[in-house]
Amino acid sequence: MIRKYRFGKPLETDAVVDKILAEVGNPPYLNTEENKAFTYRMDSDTAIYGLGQQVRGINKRGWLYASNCEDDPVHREDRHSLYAAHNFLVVDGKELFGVFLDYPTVLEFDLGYTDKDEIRIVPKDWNLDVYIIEGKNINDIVKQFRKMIGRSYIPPKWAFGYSQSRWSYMNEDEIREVVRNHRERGIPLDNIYMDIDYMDRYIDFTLSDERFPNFPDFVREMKAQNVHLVPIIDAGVKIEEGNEVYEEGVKNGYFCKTENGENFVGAVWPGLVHFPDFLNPVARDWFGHQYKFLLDQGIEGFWNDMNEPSIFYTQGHFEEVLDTISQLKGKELVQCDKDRLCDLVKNLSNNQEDYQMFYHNFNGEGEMIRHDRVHNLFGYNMTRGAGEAFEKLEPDKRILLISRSSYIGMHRYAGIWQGDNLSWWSHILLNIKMMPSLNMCGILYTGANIGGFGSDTTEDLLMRWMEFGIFTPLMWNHACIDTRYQEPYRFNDIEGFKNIMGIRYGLLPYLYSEYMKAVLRSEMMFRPLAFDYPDDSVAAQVEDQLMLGDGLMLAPVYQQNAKGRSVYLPERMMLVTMRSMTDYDTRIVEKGYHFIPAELNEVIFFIRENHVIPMSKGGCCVADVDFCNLDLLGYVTDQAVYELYDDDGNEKDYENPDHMIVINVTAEGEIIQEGTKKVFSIFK
Ligand code: MIG
Repeated sequence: MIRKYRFGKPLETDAVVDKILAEVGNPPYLNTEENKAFTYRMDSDTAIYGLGQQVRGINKRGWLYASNCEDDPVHREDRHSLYAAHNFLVVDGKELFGVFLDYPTVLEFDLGYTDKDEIRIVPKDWNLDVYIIEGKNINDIVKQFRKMIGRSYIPPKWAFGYSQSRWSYMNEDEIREVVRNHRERGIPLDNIYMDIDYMDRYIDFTLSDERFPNFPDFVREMKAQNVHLVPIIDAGVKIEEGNEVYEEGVKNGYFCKTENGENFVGAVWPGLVHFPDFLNPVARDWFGHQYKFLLDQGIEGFWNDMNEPSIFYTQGHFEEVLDTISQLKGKELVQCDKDRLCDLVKNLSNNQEDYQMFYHNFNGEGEMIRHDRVHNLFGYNMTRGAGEAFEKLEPDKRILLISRSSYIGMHRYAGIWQGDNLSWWSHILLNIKMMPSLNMCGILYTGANIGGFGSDTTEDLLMRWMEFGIFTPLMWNHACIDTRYQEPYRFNDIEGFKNIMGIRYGLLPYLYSEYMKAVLRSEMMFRPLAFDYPDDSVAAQVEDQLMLGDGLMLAPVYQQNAKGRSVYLPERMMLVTMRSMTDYDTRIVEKGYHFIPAELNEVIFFIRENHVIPMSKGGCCVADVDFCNLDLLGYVTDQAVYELYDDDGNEKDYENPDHMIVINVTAEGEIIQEGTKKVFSIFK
C-alpha cells in the first residue's frame, strides 16, 4: 500500500512512473513539523535501510546524511554525501514502513546523529512529495516501491563480462597491448573503458586523430576479438569556435543560463565549458543525439562522467581568490592564514555558491529555475537524454550506459559505478554494503572500481576485491592516472587471477538469470540477511555478508593477510570453496557462527539447502560462454526448483515466456525441466 502526500508545489522529477493521487493531511508514522522537518522517534532496536549510494553501513542509523550530488574522490566515512541522491528509506522497528521523498534539492537525513533516537528529515524548502509505503515485510515494501518507479535498466549481456580500464589508455597500441595480455594468458575480458584522453583535448564527441586515427577500423578490430570499447562522455561542452556541439548549443539556447540570460561558464577538463541544460527536454534530446557520432563508428556502450555537475572553478570566483591571495603578498603567514589560503583554493571546486549562479529552463516550461533547487537531477537527466536517444537511434539494440551521478528515476535508463573509491581494504566493505541499498533504489547494474581507483593497490587487495567483484553485475577494474598499474597480469599470481575471474564466467548463467528476474519482478538481486531472515536478530546485524539472488549467500574476505573469516549462517547451507571452475570443494555447514578458511586464491560462497545454481563451463568472454549445457551445483535434501532466465543478450522481448525454464531437482538427483528451451544439466 502506497500513499502520497504533497507539500507546496513540487517540481516534477519523473522519478515515479505510477500515477498516485495525493491524500489530504500529513503522512502517517512521521511527525510533520510544517515548513521545517519530518521526524520519527525510534526505539533502541530500530534499523534504517536505504539511501542508495552513500557512505557507512547497511543499517544507516547513527549519522548525518545529505542528498547532495557531489564529486569528491575521498569516500571517507565522515562524508555526508557521494555522487547521488536516493531519498528512499525503510524504517524497521516497532513499526515497519518505507518513505520516499521526491525532492530534487539538497535534503538532509539526520538519522540519529543529533539525537540518537530521532530521525529528522530536513528539506531546504517545503515543496515536495512524500510517499509512505506499507507492506508485510521489507522485501515487500521495496518491491512496491520499485514497481512504482518503473523497470530498471537492462544492459546487453556482454556488459556482464569483465571490464578493464585505466585513466587513460593513451592510444590504440596501448589498448591492443592490454587486450593481448588478457587473451594470451586466458584472462577473461569483454570490455575496455576509454577515459578522457581518447578525445581531442577533452572535447566531447571528438576523437584524437593522433591517438585513434582509424577509429571505426579499430572498433571493428576489437570486436573481432570480442572486445567492446566503452568511451567516456563528460557533461561540459568546450567553448571553442569550430566545436559544432558548442556552436549548435549556443545558437539554439541549449546551455544553462546566468541570471542575465548569458550562457553560464564553468571550467572542467576541456577548459572553459558551457553545461547543456539537461533539464530542458529539447536540449536533453539534442545532447543525447550527439552520441550518434560514436554509435555510427560501432560503439555500443558509454559512461557519463562529471555530471553532478563537477565544476573545477568559475572565472569570477577564481579572480576573487587570486585577489585575496595577492593581498597576502609580502606578509608573514600565521598558521590560520595558511589554512585559509589552502581552503580558498580547495573551495574553488564544486563550490556551493557556483551552483546558485545558473538556471534551467526546467521541463521546457520557460520559467527559469535556479540550479541549486534542482541540483540532484542534473546527472540523471544527462543520462536519461542518452537513454532516450538510444531508443530512437538504436531501437532494436541494448546499449551499455552507466552514469556517475544519479537520482531515483535514472535507474530506468542506466546503471552507475560507485565513483572514485580508493585502494583501501575498507572500500571493499563499502562496495559490499552499497550493493543492497542501491538495489532498493532500482539500481541493479552497478559495481565499484575493483582494486580501487585512487592510490596504489596491492596484489592481495586486487585479488580479494576481485573475489567479490566477480559477483557484481558491473565487474570493472579501473585506476586513476599516476597510480600503480593494476591490470591482473601485472602481478605474480596471474594464474590465480585467471581462475578467479573465470568463476565469474562460470556463474554467468546464474548471475544473468538473477539479474533479469530481479529487474522483471522489481526485486533486489543483493539483499542484506536482515531482509530474508526477519526473525533472526543475529542476521539483522550482519553487514559483511549478502544474499545474492535465489540461492546464494556471499561472505567475502576483505581484510589484508586474513586466511579466512567468520561467517554467520542463518540456516544450514553448503559451503563452496572455489579455486577455479574445475577445482573446488563443498561441505555442509550448520546454522551459527563459523570460521571459514579461505586462502588468497580461494573464493567462498554458500548455497542454501534445497537450492541449485546453474553453472557454465566458463569462457574468455561472454560470447564464448555456453548458456545451454549447464551443470547444477547445489544441495538438495528434498527438492529444489530453479527458474532459469536466459535470452540472446541483445533482444528486448524480455517478457517472452520462452526465456524462462523451470528446473526441478529431486534429492536423488533426478532433473525435470519445464519450458521450451533445451538445457542439458548434470547434477553434481
Ligand atoms: O576529475 O576522467 O570518476 O572514473 O577516470 C576526474 C577521469 C574525472 C572521474 C571519474 C573517473 C575518471 C576520471 N574522472
